[in-house]
Amino acid sequence: MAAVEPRHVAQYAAEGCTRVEGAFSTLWVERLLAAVDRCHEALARGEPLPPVGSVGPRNPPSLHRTGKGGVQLRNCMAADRAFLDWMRESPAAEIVGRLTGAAHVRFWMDATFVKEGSDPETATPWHNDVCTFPFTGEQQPSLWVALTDVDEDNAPLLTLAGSNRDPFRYHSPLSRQDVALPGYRPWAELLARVEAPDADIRVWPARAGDCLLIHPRTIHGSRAQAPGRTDRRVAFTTRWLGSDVVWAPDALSVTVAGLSDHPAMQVGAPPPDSLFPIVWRAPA
Ligand SMILES: O=C(O)CCC(=O)C(=O)O
Repeated sequence: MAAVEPRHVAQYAAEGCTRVEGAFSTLWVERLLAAVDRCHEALARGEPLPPVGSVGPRNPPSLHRTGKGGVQLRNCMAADRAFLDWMRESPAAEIVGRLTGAAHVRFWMDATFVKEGSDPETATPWHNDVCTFPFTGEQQPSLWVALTDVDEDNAPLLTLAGSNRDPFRYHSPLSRQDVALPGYRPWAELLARVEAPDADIRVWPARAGDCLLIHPRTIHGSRAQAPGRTDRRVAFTTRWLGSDVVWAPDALSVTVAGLSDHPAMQVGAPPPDSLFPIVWRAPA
């Protein structure tokens, strides 16, 4: 049974983020960190990462540098048995289901954030995750797992409390700002909110094995490491789809080869089991 308590459910609903302490054992942390290192090293050498299992159509694994000492790995779930085992066998899906109230939960995608050094470019810019999601629904959170201890000087995650209740989403800092779509607001407005003197910014230190659940509309980012840190900070984030989620791509959504034009993906319908198997169901 995952370490979810009513206080976590209440905080997630009210503020759009909660921390579940000790959610993942030392064994899971070690296995995930070793998998991160294997994927990181292979991608840095320019090697492809062939799948060792299937999670349905997803973009291929990729490595993106974010400043000096910052690296993002994307879409590595199918490339390492440790990730797949964690996704299917650890308490991850249950934590997502119990915190969101979903009747069932499917895996969607993953990203890993590695930071070493205090280059400001390694900080994650403020954004909300739904800005590029091709789905709609309340139950598409991100489960952020600390794989190293993350204290206040070690690039902690930051959130704007209550932004999960916004009736709109914002443009991604990385997407086109010149496309005006209903339901989206400019990224500059998001920045103005977090920079306002009364912004209710929360700082989320975490121990290795703790996780944060972040609502898809919660505005969040991270600090860089404080000057002088010599250790590294690693977080493994997975995105999930609950039972209220339907396919709703638009011009600002991420496109996924083999998925975006798949005939089984019907606008307004839930993702099909054939492409997004159910990983966890709420007890009857
Ligand atoms: O860990 C980080 O630096 C950022 C994580 C994040 O923004 C995300 O998972 O959406």
